[in-house]
Amino acid sequence: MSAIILSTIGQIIELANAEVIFYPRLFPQPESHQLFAELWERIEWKQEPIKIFGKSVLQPRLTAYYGTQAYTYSGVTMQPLPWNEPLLQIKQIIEPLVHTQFNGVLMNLYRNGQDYMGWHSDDENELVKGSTIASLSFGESRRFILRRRDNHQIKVELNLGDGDFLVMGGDTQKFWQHHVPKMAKSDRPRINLTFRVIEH
Ligand SMILES: O=C(O)CCC(=O)C(=O)O
Ligand SMILES: [Mn+2]
Repeated sequence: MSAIILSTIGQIIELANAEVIFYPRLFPQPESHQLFAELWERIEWKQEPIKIFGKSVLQPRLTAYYGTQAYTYSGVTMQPLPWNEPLLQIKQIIEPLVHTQFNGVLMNLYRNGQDYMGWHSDDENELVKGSTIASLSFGESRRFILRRRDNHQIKVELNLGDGDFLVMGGDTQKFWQHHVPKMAKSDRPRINLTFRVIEH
């Protein structure tokens, strides 16, 4: 891919006890479409089980994990696949923006509006405390909702569309949860990448 001109103007999402910055369309078209196609083809997408109350259930979406550190998530330890070309290219672009070097990326493929992600915080023990999580979306737009952990009525909703970049830092995971609800009318896929810093 030739040089991409990025629109690196971030909007601060004003939330108490959180540091959230939203970069609409960080990756413009046609690069976003090209990256979607490469990730669709080149990532080893799988529907993996997770443990919920000790029971093994399939996740309601496809996932993959790449990087250099193993990562335990919802009771399942994932061994990373090695970085590949589209991921390295993306990583090199986003790292200077967030002043962070990432060693893992958890990826989700929402095949259509029936695939979703339940309420959670990205607060696994292996994540370096207070480290930034950088989320990049391609393809279909989906709702991304944040709510306070101590008051579920306080919610903020974003729409994460093609090429959008969301940075969650500071105490965001300590005070807030997030989820991606089902979307009845959607039959188009969405890919989301969350770059993370895992202890080693
Ligand atoms: O798909 C998204 O925007 C969110 C993904 C997410 O929360 C996660 O992978 O932990
Ligand atoms: Mn998350």
